[in-house]
Amino acid sequence: MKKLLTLALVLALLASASSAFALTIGFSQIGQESDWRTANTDDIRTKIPLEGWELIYDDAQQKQENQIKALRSFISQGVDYILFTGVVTTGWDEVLKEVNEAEIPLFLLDRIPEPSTLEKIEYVAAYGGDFIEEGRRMAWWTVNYLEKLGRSEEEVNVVILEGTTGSDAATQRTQGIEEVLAKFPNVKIAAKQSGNFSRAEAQPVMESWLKSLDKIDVVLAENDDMGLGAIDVIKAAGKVPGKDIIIVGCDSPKAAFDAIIAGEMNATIECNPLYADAIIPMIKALEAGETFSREIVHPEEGAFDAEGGVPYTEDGSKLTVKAADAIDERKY
Ligand code: GZL
Repeated sequence: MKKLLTLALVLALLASASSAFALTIGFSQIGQESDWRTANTDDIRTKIPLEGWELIYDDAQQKQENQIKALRSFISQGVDYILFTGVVTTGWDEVLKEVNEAEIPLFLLDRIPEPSTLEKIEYVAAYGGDFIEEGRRMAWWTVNYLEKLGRSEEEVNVVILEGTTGSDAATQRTQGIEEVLAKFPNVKIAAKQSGNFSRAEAQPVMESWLKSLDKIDVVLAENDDMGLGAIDVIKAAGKVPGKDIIIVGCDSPKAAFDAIIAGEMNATIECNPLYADAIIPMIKALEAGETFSREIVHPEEGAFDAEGGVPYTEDGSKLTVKAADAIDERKY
């Protein structure tokens, strides 16, 4: 009898504790593979609790099976909202239908499931970068910089350090890069391989290319962490990154600004990870019974290099900002 009373007391305390929060939000995050991911996580984990909401955070360590487990756990806990960034674009139909059946409003953040999944599920909003455009911008900056160096007629070899295989961020950045470089027959893609958005995993890929390829003029790294990994290896091979080999990254964390100012990286295309200021008003709107378009919203983004003034869009309307002039106001 005493045990039953104790159990009842514990359950009552748990019930009262969970109701202490106006809302409970489950956040299924990919992992900690890059500075971008860390900034994205920290922004949400810092700002959501400031609203008096409970955030249940899960780090999947870049494993899809862990994300599926986390989503099912959020369902069993009866959270009020789910924030979800899928590590890859496929394999989500069943679990996201379970989220829908549990009638938990679903936010798709950053990485978006493939269109055939989107047709089958309900979601309240999608928010993240335009990865194809980010890839285009990497390539437009590169061809414009080569022209600035007087190398626009030269046979140039490019290697692409791709992100996580099967992720839209990688697939679509590669799509954008290849779409633009196809317009420049003298710029050849000599190799492309995944570095899984990780500095450490990019290093052996770059090492193998330095041994196997006769001429590498440009490294296009689909995130700056992999660009920094390439720089580590290029220096170890006795070459000068930023000069012997041009390094272009994506994301624009502070580490990229430091590398550009040091002359080791040449440019970074911005991909803003700070989502909380966009997500919180959406949750408040939904709580107030408002509705809005669920289609993906892209944050406005720029590009940075050592000197500024280099065009990075097809129409030449957007010019890079000098990294040294911008680093002090960076928030991540
Ligand atoms: C982009 C995001 C990518 C970053 C990487 O929105 O999905 O994943 O570019 C991160 O740094 O790993």
